Amino acid sequence: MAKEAASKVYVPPGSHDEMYAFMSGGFSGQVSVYGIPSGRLFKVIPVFSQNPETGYGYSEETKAMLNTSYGFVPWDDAHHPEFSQTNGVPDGRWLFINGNNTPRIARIDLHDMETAEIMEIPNSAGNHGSPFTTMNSEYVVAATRFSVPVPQKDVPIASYKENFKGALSFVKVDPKSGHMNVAFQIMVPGFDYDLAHCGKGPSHGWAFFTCYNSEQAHTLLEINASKNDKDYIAAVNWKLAEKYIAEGKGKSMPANYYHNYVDEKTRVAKSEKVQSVKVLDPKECPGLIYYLPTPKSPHGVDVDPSGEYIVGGGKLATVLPVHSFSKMLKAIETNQVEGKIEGIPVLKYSATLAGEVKNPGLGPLHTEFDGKGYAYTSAFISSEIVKWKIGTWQVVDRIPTYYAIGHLSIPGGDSAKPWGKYALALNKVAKDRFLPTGPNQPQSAQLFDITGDKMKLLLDFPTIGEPHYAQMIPAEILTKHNQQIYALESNGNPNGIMMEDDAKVERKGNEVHIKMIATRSHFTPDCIEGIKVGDKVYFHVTNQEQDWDLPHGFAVQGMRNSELLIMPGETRTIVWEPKAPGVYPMYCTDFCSALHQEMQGYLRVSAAGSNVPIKYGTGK
Ligand code: K7E
Ligand code: CUA
Repeated sequence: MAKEAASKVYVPPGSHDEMYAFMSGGFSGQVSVYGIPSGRLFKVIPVFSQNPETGYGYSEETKAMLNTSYGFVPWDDAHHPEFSQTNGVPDGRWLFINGNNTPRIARIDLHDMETAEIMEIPNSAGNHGSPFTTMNSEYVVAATRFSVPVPQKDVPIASYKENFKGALSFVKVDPKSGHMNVAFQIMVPGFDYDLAHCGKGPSHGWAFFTCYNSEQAHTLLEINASKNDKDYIAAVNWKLAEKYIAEGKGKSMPANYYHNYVDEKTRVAKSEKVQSVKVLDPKECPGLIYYLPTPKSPHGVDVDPSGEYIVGGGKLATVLPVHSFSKMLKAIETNQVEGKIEGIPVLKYSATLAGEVKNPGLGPLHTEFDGKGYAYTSAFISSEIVKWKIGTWQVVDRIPTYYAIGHLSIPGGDSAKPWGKYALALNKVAKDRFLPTGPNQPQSAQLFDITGDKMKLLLDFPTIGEPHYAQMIPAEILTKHNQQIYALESNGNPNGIMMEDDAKVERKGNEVHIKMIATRSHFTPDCIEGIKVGDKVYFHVTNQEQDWDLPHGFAVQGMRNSELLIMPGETRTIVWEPKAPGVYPMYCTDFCSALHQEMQGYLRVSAAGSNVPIKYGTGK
């Protein structure tokens, strides 16, 4: 057994993994990149959190990525990585991920696996049901987990029912550049909108959102939001929304949110403030949105590869309800409505239901698909993956997970064409699975072989942060586009230089700007005098290398932000404010050559009023 499993995850030294897994870091705010089936960690991509390892969020080129309407927010809680898609198939261009706490969506460019853009979502609180994509990434969606006063205002919390609203946002993605903008929002009753998935095939043009707390409780939700037998899946016809917007039904509402992106030419991040958002009111937009009753406090909502079936993960439900898209359309056509909530028709449960999976485990959360007619649902409380057949709704297999599984992931498992083969369980609790590491144990991932009738456990491995969700993709889709260097000749950074002859040190008032080259194995300039206490010293360091995998690092003694890790052909800037006269070393932090230790220099700092002139040495 162990031997068989070992042979399936063993990637011999020097060989490559078959797939990539991109896992959210949860409260680490980052994305981590693993190889599958080995479970080897390759990279942490900084997204919502500063990363002193590379200088992300510290360097002048990246700081703007973390600007928000609340100020500079260097952390978030990232839950759902989601690949861009073409015709419903992950295309390897971008990876989107949500920031839950300060509502944001980030876009990672998969060519260099760096964060390229972060869009704040207005009128939202807890951007949890996000950023799930439509079939051609026309949109990524964002649902507010917490309803809040819209627009924000000072009201008693007990006025929840009258004052609190939810927003479902549709963020347009430019098909060429990937640039995002909030196209429109739909104002919805003040429930907790939890998760989302977009339709595909026949249901392309629709998006589905779960909600709990249809009770509209504002305190002790544990009890007060668990009263109703059923909450809802909101089905939104976004193609119709586009029509309403085109007809001018969208009201422009004042807002204040940030759009941060890396400028393509300079590779310097900039922030733009956006000051309005288009809002649709369901009362004025018939046919825009329907509620599908769904037992009970549903969490996940997942659409099968055909686009016909919509699975609700009712975390307190005893069955797993599966809605039928075609039945839903028929129910709309024949007006199978049991009521209306703030203008939104509630369809009859029996009219949209395709079937119920009996005995789906306790606390069913999320479902993924293998493309062979089977669905796999994670059950948090009973800690298992339950495999069932689409159409018969029969459970055909189940396997324990260790412990407390949240999401699971199958390569392409939420797309129109799953690659199948593996299921990855993302478990909340590792408990005794690994060597103890003090009070805090890592979260754990478990890899299963799903090629046979019976699921087989292959591998346990620890993860970074809390990987709520992951996306997996065959490696060759990404490797063929992997970017190895940034071309020096297209370095558009205004402070970048191509040659050592262009290196210089300039004083502008109390700012000192140092344009510096890093190359094996020296800095130019490497000795600088004339810096004074009270100065702001900008190190603009260009890595002149044009070879793959040859970063240089840069750090100064006592610097109070972070190092820089500069990729080949790239310019990064860090600011140093020396506090006391003296001579301070700087050095390269990345062991880049046999003479890496020689890659160093000195900075002379004189007293505030001194008249030591700017002078720099290049060793020549
Ligand atoms: Cu279930 Cu944030 Cu998708 Cu965690 S979420 S598990
Ligand atoms: Cu450059 Cu070490």
